[in-house]
Amino acid sequence: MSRFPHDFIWGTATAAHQIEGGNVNSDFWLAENVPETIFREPSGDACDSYHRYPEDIALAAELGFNTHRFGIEWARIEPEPGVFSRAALDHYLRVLECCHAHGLAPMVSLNHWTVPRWFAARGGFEMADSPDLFARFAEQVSRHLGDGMAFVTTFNEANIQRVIGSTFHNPKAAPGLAAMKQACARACGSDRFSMVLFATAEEIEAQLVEAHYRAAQALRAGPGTFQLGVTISMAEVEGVGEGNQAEAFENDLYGPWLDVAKTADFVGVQTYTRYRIGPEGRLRLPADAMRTDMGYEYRPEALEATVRFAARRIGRPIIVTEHGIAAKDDTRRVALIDTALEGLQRCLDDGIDLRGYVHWSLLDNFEWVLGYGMRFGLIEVDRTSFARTPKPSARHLGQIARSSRANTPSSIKG
Ligand code: IFM
Repeated sequence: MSRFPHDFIWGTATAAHQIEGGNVNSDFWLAENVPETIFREPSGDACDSYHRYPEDIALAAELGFNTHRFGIEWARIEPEPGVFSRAALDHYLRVLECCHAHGLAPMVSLNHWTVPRWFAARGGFEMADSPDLFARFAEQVSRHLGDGMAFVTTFNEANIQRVIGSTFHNPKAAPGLAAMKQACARACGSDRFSMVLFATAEEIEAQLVEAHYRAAQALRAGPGTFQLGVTISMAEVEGVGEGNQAEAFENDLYGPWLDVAKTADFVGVQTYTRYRIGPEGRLRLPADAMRTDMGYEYRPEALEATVRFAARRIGRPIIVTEHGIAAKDDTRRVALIDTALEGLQRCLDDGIDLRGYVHWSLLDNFEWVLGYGMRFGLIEVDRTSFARTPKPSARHLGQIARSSRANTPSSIKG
C-alpha cells in the first residue's frame, strides 16, 4: 500500500446533521418530528459530536489520518434570517483549531443538505433570491472561518436530486413525502417547505448552480488559502447490450455539475455503487448480486471507474470525498477498502491527478430517512453512552494512511 504519494490526503468524512445531535433549528429536525414524517426515526442526539468533537478529532488523528471532513450547520449559524450567531461561528472555529492541533487538515462542507427551518419555509432553493441568501451565509463563514480551512466544498453531492429523484418522487412514495412537507409548512405557518434532499432538480437546480458560484465568489474574496471544490455523487455506469442508454443516463445523472466542477480547484468524487444500463434504461439487480446493507450493489471497483470518469470528463484535480459501505459485518468494509484502493493506485500509476481518499464515515451515524440502522462508520458509537469504539477497519485504513505518509499535505496550516 506504500505506492500512494507521501502527501496523499487520507481522511474520514462526516456531516453536521448526521453526527452533531440537537440540530433543532434545521429543516430536517422538523421533518423528522412531525407526525407525518417519512423518517424511520429522528436524529435526536445523533453522536453528540457537537460536544464530543475533540474526542472524534483526536481519534481520527490517532488512527493515522491527516484530514478531517465535517460540515458546518447553517441552521445554527443563521438561526433567523440575517441574524448570525457569533457563538455558533466560534464553535466551528474551535473545531478548526482542534483539527490543526491534531495535525488534521480541515475539509469543510458548507451545505450537506440541511438548511435553516426559516429558509425551507420561505421556499428554500426554489426561490429566485436563494443564491443571495446562501452567498450571505458563505460570506460570514469566509470572514470568520476562512483562515482556518484547508479545503471547502459548497454543496455535498450537488446532483443528489438527480440521483434519488426516482426514490422519493415515484407515485408510491410521493403521497407520504407531500404529507410530510405540508405538515412542516403548517408548523411554520407557511404554504411551502422545500428541502434540498426532497426537491426535484427542476425545482432547485438552477438556483443551486447559481448559489454555488455566488458562494465560491464570497469565499474566494475573503481570507484563507483553502482549495475550493464541489462534490458529486457518482456511480459506475455500465452500458449493457447494443443500443444501451448509458450515455443518456450519465448525462441525466450529472446534469450541469460536470461543467460546474471544471471551474473548481478540485472535484469531490463520492461513489458507492454501479448502475447497469440496458436499451430500456436501468437494469434490475439479479437476485444473487452481492449487496450492501443499503440494498444496492456491492461494487468496490466502482470507485476506480468514477475517478477515471471524473479525470476524463472534468479534468480537474480529484479528491475522493466519500466512499464507504453500510455493513454490520466490518470485514466487508476492510475488503471494500482494499479493493477500492488497488483501483486508486492504478489511477495514480496512469498519471491521474488524484489527491486523496476520504472515507465515509468516521462514525456510525444518522443515515437520513433510514435512521441509525445503517452502519457506515469506521468507529462504532454506543447509542446511549455515546462511547466510541474503533472497528478493525478503522485501524486497517488508518495504518495504510500512516504508512504511506511521510509528510502532511502542504495545504495543512498551523
Ligand atoms: O450518509 C450519506 C451522506 O450523507 C451522503 N453520501 C452518501 C452517504 C451514505 O449513504
